[in-house]
Amino acid sequence: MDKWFSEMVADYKLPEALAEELRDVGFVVMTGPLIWKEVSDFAAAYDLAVRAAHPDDVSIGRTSIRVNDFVNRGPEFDCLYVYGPLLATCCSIIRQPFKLSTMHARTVLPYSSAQALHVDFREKDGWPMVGFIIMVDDFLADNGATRFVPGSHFWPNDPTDVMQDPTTDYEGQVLACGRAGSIIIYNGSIWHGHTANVTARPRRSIQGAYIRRNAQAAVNQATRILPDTLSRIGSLAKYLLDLPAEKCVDLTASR
Ligand SMILES: O=C(O)CCC(=O)C(=O)O
Repeated sequence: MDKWFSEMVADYKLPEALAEELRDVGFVVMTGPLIWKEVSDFAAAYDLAVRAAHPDDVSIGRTSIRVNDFVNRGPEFDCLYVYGPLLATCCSIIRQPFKLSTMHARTVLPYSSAQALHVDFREKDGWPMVGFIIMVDDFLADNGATRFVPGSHFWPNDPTDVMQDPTTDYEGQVLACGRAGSIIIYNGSIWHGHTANVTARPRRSIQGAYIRRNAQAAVNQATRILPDTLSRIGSLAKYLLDLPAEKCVDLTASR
């Protein structure tokens, strides 16, 4: 048995009510890893990191901008992917050793339309994925809060199988609203997507996903990791990034 996985199973527990909600509804909104007074500094660090990103790491979509690799964009972001309740959820949903697949920024643009409802991951054998969204701004009914269809992670079909236009509302969908600093943790098979942002302000967030350890990650952390990041993160973080020890040493030495 994997030592870190066994330790996380033993050390990290979600309160029973939240665990039930995640299992049955498919997502929860809860207090995140940032404390309230840190949120404005965090938002400033987010803006700086987004502005400094190399254009190759930036994807500009119709309704949002995505910036890759928030593992390597500064110490402010190090605490996000080692957050205990998030790891507890991974233990109970993935139920086997897991790793971070990606962690990126997503800014929903002002005056943008709703994203199509979609699932992040679904396979016949039920390959599980845990997604998370950290709110850099309050998520509100008018600024593009994420919508979820409760219970849809149990359904056999995707939104496009049953909806003519998946950008429209779906009966029973609920908005995951919350204050800046909150985290949404969700089962990657649940139907979800951001709603329309009818305000003049961007809706900023950091998002990521955990997958089985033996699956292919969206980002190969071993090839991207920077010496600065390596020098400040702990052993659990290195494990979650699936960094081979010898490669870490080589990379540190070569820069
Ligand atoms: O930003 C959001 O609220 C959801 C984004 C999302 O689901 C995605 O990009 O896959």
